[in-house]
Amino acid sequence: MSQPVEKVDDAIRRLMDDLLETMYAAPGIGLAAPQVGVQKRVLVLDIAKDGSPPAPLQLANPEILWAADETLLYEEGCLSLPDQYGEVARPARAKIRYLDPENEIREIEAEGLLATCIQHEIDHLNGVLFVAHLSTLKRNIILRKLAKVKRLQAIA
Ligand code: K1U
Ligand code: ZN
Repeated sequence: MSQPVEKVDDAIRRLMDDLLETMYAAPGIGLAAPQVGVQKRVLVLDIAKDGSPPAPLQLANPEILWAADETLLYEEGCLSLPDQYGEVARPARAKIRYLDPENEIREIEAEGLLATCIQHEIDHLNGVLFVAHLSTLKRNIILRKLAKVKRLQAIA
């Protein structure tokens, strides 16, 4: 599991900026430090639509303070499981506390795609992939497809 950061200093701000650059290049709408091999509780997001100005968020030590009972079903993808998608039900709204790039404590109430994406990224900090939320059958289909891609890549 990833470790909390003691303080958001220059090194953590550089990590946050590197994560955003990697996320935009992928492209993706979120990225967590463990996805690039860094075991720290840091994540970035930008759910702005194409054509809208960028709206990056950079979070360290995010904590879910509260989550709604109501769930939202969303077809999730994951940069760690290329080309695999699955419908995941997560709390439709959540209140999150985190440290911003200035090391200030902030709280946001997220809903819709932002709530889904933050929870997906917090899962990465805890070593959990979206497939863990699927039925065993759907998870195994995805994992078998990925194993096949890996086998084909090994002989290519
Ligand atoms: O954390 C990740 O693996 C990134 C992932 C985030 C995410 C997507 C959907 C629901 C929850 C969390 C992605 O960004 S996958 C790529 C993606 O969704 C996307 C890519 C380009 C344009 C729009 C979306
Ligand atoms: Zn992911």
